[in-house]
Amino acid sequence: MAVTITNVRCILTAPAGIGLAIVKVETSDAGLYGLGCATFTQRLTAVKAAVEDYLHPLLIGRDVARIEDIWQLCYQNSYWRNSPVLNNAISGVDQALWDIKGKQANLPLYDLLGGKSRDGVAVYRHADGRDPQEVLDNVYRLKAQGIMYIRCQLGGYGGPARRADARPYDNVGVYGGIKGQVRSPEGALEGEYYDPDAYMRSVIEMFDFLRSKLGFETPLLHDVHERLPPIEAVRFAKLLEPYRLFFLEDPLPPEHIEWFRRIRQHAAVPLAMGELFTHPLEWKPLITEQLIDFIRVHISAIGGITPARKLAALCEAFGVRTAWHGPGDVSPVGHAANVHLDLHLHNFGIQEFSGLPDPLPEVFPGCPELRNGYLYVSDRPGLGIDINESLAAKYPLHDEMSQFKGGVVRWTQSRLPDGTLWRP
Ligand code: GCO
Ligand code: MG
Repeated sequence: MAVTITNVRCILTAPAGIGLAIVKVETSDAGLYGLGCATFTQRLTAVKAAVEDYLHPLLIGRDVARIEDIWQLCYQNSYWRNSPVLNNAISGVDQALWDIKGKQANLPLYDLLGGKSRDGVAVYRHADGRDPQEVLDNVYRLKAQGIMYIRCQLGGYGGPARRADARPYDNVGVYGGIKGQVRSPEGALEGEYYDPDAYMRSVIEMFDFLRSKLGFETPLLHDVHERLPPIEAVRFAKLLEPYRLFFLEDPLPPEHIEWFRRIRQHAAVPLAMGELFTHPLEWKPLITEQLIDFIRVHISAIGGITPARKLAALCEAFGVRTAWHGPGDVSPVGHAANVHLDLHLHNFGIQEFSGLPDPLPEVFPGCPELRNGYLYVSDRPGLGIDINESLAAKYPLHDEMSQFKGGVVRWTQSRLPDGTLWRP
């Protein structure tokens, strides 16, 4: 007698101040349920609607065993497909079905997928700072915690917003760069202003400083976050060659992926791309032409574990390694899915990890654990993680939270000095 789906619902919660979406799939086998990450933090209520208004009625009564068929059904049921909202909704269901299958088989997901290729998952963590010395201080802090790979950035994402009342020549923070003079025209609109050239110059100076202090045995990374015009990304990659980065992340936006051919022609910097990808046509040329070295998709944004396994296999055939997206806006359930895949996949590269601060481990019992630079998951069946729903309900999304309802997303309103919007 098949175990069938009896309920599909999306839980929104923000225990650490970042909105998360978790799908719970309940079944006809009393007490058997699965959890999946559906976190698209900038559009959470849209994901919840996609899950509960469309996938719930589509899936009630279906056999939980048929993960592939259910994934394909959800993917094509909307006719138009490959959007981040719909893919995140599908991911929530897909990860939950893998969680259920592991529970039924009494196996942790990594075993269900074919067993371990390694016993711990090496991570990189973020060393940010307002100046190179502060970045260096944070590098040493992370190294003291046993972190082996370190991403170095100057400034926050977009830096402090340029308020309407700001004077035209106010110094403003830049994503990845130090405060630079931004000369804006009169009446320039509010936004996260930054100067691409100041950003580039400051990052070169930062790595020059870091390498002079650290030497070359610490693998360092950097995230461009799509903030440069294509030709500048080519120039920037070449300028960074002497600093031997482990990888340079997101040098281009998805809209300009053809420029990766030119970066490859001019620079030997290992390249990582993918957190913004939602469509197979975005990653296929980069992998089959070996234009990148690490694929960095946000697993819930491509539809979950089922497509991630297929993507990893394609990458293995072309010598591309995985580096799944692992920021604060992936739920602990999503981080667990990342780590199970990381433990299993032969072509694992590195895992981004933003940490799981309190009260996340309390709301999500069974969170992955970071010890001396490596991540570990529990050996409990499935994803090995749970959600305490009554606790989760104590951390609702709220209007003051950026990226939700009244809290319009600010950091993505990045603007060039003359006020032109530039995609983050
Ligand atoms: C990273 C990413 C994130 C994204 C964020 C978007 O490398 O971790 O760039 O910081 O900006 O996940 O919501
Ligand atoms: Mg990034």
